[in-house]
Amino acid sequence: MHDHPPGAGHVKTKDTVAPGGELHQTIAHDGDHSDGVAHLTDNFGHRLSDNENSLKAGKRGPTLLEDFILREKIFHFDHERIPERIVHARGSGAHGVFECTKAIPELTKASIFQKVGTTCPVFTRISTVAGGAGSVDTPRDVRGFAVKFYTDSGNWDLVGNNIPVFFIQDAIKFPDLVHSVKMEADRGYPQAASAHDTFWDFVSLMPESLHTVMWAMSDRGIPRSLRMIEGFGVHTFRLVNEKGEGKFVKFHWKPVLGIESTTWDEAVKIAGANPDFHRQDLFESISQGDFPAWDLGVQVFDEAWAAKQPYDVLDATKLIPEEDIPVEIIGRMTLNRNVDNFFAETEQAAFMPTNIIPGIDFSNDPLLQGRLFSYLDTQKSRLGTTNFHQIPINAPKCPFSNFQRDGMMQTLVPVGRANYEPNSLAEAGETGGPRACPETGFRTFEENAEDNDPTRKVRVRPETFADHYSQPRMYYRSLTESEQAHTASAIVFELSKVQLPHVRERVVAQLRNVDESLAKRIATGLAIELPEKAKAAKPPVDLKISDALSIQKQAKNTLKGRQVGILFAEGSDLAEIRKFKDLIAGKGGTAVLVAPRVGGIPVKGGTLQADGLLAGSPSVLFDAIISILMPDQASKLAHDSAAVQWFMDAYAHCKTIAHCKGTQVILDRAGVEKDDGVVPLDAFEKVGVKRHWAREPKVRDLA
Ligand code: HDD
Repeated sequence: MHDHPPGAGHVKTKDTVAPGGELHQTIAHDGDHSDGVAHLTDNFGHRLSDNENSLKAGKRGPTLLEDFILREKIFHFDHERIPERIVHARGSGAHGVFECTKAIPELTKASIFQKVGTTCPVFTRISTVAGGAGSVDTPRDVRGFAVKFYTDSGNWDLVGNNIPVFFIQDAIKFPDLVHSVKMEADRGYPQAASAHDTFWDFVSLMPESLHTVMWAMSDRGIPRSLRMIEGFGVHTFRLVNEKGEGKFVKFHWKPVLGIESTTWDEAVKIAGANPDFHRQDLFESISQGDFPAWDLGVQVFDEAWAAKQPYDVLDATKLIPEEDIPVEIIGRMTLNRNVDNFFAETEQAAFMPTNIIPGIDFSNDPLLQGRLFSYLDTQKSRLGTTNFHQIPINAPKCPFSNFQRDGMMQTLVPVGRANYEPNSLAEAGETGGPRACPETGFRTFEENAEDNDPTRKVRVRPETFADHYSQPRMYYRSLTESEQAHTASAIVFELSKVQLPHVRERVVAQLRNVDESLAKRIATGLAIELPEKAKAAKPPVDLKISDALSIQKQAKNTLKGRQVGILFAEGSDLAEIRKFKDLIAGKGGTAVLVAPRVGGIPVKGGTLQADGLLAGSPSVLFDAIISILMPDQASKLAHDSAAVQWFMDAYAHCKTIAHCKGTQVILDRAGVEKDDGVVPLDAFEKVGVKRHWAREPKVRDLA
């Protein structure tokens, strides 16, 4: 799905996204002045007559809250900054193009490496690591070298450094490493420098960091220009070909201008003379058409070769000498376009090692594995929304489509109701949405595929999860007859609401595997033909009935926590009412007095207030009902639909109805027949508040 909101009105946002093309967001202005200058408006398109004076009560008076123009402008300004990157905060980016110069289809099925001359757009950001976003360009530091390839099979981010090894072997040490090198926690300095206690304390305790420290302390840590650094993918990755065969690979970027460094004295002086020395150099060389370029090289090797080395290729603190495995050049990246807007593009660029394409895969390097979590996670806190992929610099340039929806700052407007899968909406002529691509989609390399190795990475459901019917069958068959009837009625009701006939049929076809009688009941209830039984991945078996699954089989006949409605009216016997109230309260229940009027009602033995009006206290609110009425009042209520329904409902809901003789006239009108639950007042205590399910067939046509 890749729809973009149409620009509306005077100022509109224009997105142009074409596969393999350029994604560029511009603000276009309709209705320009005759001199070509756009009308100034607020963010909702209202033209502004004055953008320099706030609205005041009198020339020298206070500023008015009404000034929506002032408020919008300041509001937006107040929120201009986003969190800077926790590492690599200081960076410079540029657009460019990658071109394949040597096809390697025997090694990888990655689309960009299939044919010489294949190109794709790239965005590259080169950064220092330790300093903040506003720090200088030339401290001694590692340089980040992050390239986003917008390929026709999705984005591939190669997020590397200008040093081929890393300080730590396991991602779990990354926060410690970064805390130690950044400005010290209590004093807030030094900025953009590793020359301080905490970093070297860490190094002294972590010998694995020494290799990278050697590189950083060498002239590699103080480059002459961003155009003159090497780049490395650092980790061992994998190339996977069409046949699913994998080889290990290390990626290299070789600068066409060669590698060049400063001296320390130069680096220090440049920091003062021009803090933006590298950023400016990159920007100006591109704007002058002197495009920086790097060759992409690979060192390819297999597991057998790796096993023979005196180091582990999954250990990111080790490199593979080019003398052992030469670097083979397969492509060239040329940075040929500066960003139009630093914030929108460079600052909002979200690189993630998880942006990978079919034909390239990860290795089990524990440093890489940790990164696979960290980068996605950090974008949410930096860019504020899970929809950061819709920001033009991050969006793929090939179509993308899935069932992820909503979230903050959603700008796409998906159509239709297909937002889940599997779905069969297409069978009804609706848009069913995208489908997985078993052949062409990304498949994790199956290491040790032939071994049946338990550590093999697979996306499968085990056979032991294949029985979907035996337990639903056990559940249904463990229910009482009335519970089964309720369940069947519920399904009939739900499916009666389903408008798609094929969906109804498929549910019944599935239910035939659960219980044939249930399926038949549902089909009859819906008045549809019994469909053919659904094919079972594993045929069900009859499991033992479990009484613990039934509510009715273990129902407690107790007043505790239950509510009993007591209906009374003028002349009712107060002593009798009190007797029931006390009885119910004594057993932990609540008696609710219900009467045709609520205020002081004259009863035999005094006056009594009701808790609820009969017309507003239907018997559905109670677990059982009691009726204490004088015959004349009962006769009157027999003509009151609220009273008749009070009993009718309680009866239909299989509740206990304890009543005085006088009430009979209402019971007759309500169609309440005598049974185990319709009892004289003195039987109430014995019968209790349990439901009388045996009554149900008399009051409802059960499916
Ligand atoms: Fe990282 C940014 C390179 C290990 C966590 N990293 C970041 C950038 C680069 C690298 C170039 C800046 C990307 C940009 O320009 O936006 N990082 C590396 C390399 C590593 C490495 C080459 C080791 C071989 N990084 C690493 C680990 C973790 C992270 C082990 C965490 C477990 N890195 C991050 C991060 C950052 C990041 C916190 C900060 C901003 C961002 O991701 O987008 O998630």
